[in-house]
Amino acid sequence: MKNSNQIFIDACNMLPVDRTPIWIMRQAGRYLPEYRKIRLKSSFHDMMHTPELMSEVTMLPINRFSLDAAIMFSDILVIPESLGMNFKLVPKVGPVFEQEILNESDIEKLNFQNDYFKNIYHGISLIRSNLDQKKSLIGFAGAPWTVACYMLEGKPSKDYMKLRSLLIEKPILYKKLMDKITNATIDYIDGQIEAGVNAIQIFDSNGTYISKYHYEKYSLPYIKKIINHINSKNVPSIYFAKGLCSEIDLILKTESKVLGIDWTVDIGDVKNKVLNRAAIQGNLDPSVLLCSNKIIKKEVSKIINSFGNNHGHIFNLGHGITPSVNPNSVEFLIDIVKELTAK
Ligand code: 1CP
Repeated sequence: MKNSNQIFIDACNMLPVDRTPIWIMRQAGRYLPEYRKIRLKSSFHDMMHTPELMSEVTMLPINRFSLDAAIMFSDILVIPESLGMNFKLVPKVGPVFEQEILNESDIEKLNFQNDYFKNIYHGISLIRSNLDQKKSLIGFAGAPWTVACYMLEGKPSKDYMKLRSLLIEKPILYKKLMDKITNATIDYIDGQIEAGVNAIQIFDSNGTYISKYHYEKYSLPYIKKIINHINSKNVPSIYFAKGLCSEIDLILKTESKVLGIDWTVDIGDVKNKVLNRAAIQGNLDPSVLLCSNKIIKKEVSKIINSFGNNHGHIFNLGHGITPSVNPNSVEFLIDIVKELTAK
């Protein structure tokens, strides 16, 4: 494989790079005053479904910082909406569905409409034309398990018991739901790739709520189907495996080209277990961005030293940036990663 003109894509493909590329999960979000200003005037759904607004918000962190990739402004919960389940963002709660899944007929009724995504696809083309060719555009979707957690509860939860009990008590119905989410996600990913994204990340943010035994049988097969589809399109796949990062052999079974890891594991240990079978993305503890620049530098150095002087690393946080972070700390982080990894 030869180098592309995008450092982020080269790192995903484990090609030699001049320095470690960096982007930040949730970089287009509430810690940015310019995001909050737009959000005062526009609803979250308008921001996702108006191509010009979607592009503007996606570009906010790119215009402010020297990041190597943009992530399209959207949400993992567009998949339930494309299946007929709508949500609202409720202050201090988060996304809340008009109606959660209560019974079998609610699952039967889910009916995928690809038309739902048309403005998102327009938005992607617009972002791609506004973005420097050397910077990558990341598309994304949620892992079916993570998305289904919200569909059963109807809102964020501390334990996602409803989906956990559904899979134990009614595995056939559970499979019906997971198949519908998986097929919708594959169609959605095809649309994103056609519209111009350069890589796709699958967020399994609720991966931590499933037992290892259940993961292999009830979550992995659906993730693997999606990842295999992305791989067949020659677009780098990134699997963010929150809560599963000490089970490297398990998450390697997804066949993802890049493994996104949370902050609870040592990146050097992960690298030694992965043995060049995937590139690695991560994994600064997001709370470090609330500390002084001196601490940020120390913690970034630990990650870079632990990874060693090798390619196949994409610097990121171990989960999304939080709303209380000062944007100046983000600027410092990006500069220090570049300085410490430059060859
Ligand atoms: O203005 C606001 O109040 C909206 C807050 C917000 C934002 C900025 C939500 C609601 N979603 C988003 C955008 C978003 N969501 C992006 C944008 C691109 C970027 O990264 O900059 C992405 C990638 C997501 C993905 C997402 N949505 C995830 C996976 C990532 C993660 O952080 O774990 C999850 C779990 C969601 C659900 C969701 N949507 C919004 C919130 C507050 C949540 C979390 C709910 C919970 O607490 O479980």
